[in-house]
Amino acid sequence: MSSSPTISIREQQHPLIRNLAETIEAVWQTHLDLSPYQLPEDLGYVEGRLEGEKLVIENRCYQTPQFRKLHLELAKLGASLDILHCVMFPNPEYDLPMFGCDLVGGRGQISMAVADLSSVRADRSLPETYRSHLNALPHLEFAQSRSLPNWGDIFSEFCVLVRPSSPEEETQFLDRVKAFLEIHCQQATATAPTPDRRSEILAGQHHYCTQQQQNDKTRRVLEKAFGAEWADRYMTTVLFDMPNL
Ligand code: BLA
Repeated sequence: MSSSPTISIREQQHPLIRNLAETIEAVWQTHLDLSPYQLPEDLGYVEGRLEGEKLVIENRCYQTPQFRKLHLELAKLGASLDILHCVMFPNPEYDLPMFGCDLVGGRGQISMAVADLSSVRADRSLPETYRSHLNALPHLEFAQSRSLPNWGDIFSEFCVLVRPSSPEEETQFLDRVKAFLEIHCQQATATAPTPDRRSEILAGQHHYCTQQQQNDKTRRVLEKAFGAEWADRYMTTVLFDMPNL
């Protein structure tokens, strides 16, 4: 099922996905002290087949003192589906929210773009410094907002969940994700660890992953290409693995 990539699928992705992938990595490189993160052996680069088309998944993973795992994934299903998925999992010694971003597109159009900084605190609040920086960002208008799925109680009031409907809206989304990442990396590196709050933070991260694992749209794509068992293993060990409680 897995083999090594000849050329990166990045060049073949929708331009917004390509630009966003480059932006994410550039902000990480600028603000964080990155080391490699080892994914389960066979899950770095994966190929499967779905309805006659090839599904290719390419993962990049890092870790830093503040983040136990930074995960950027690009996936492509033939000509019909382009996906970017990114999650920054904080080290549970730090009281930091989860950054998550997911873009799904096909045939030249992004159908869904979501990004958020999601609290893992018991009271669901974001740290005050995050709130003040996020509140200072300009208000955004998108012609087509999308409603939250039933598992979406994890997302904050700052969540952007839209179908971008023009190049201007695509740029607006990209700029907002860049702002989230810059705030997040700057705050994270300025935050001192709070080991006494570890169990509260772990429980919050656990809840975040449990909710995300209920995304049937992601699961269905993976199941159809790789089978139910593989999809479950991928969702629970690569996309939303949980630190031990
Ligand atoms: C939606 N995710 C989707 C959709 C697909 C995927 C096909 C439906 C798109 C649409 O309705 O237009 C598929 N996403 C994938 C696949 C992978 C992936 C196959 O990442 C990986 C291989 N999802 C995340 C993260 C967030 C997220 C980090 O992985 C948010 C921070 C959210 N995805 C998310 C949401 C939806 C979605 C909110 C819409 C769900 C709905 O409308 O029911």
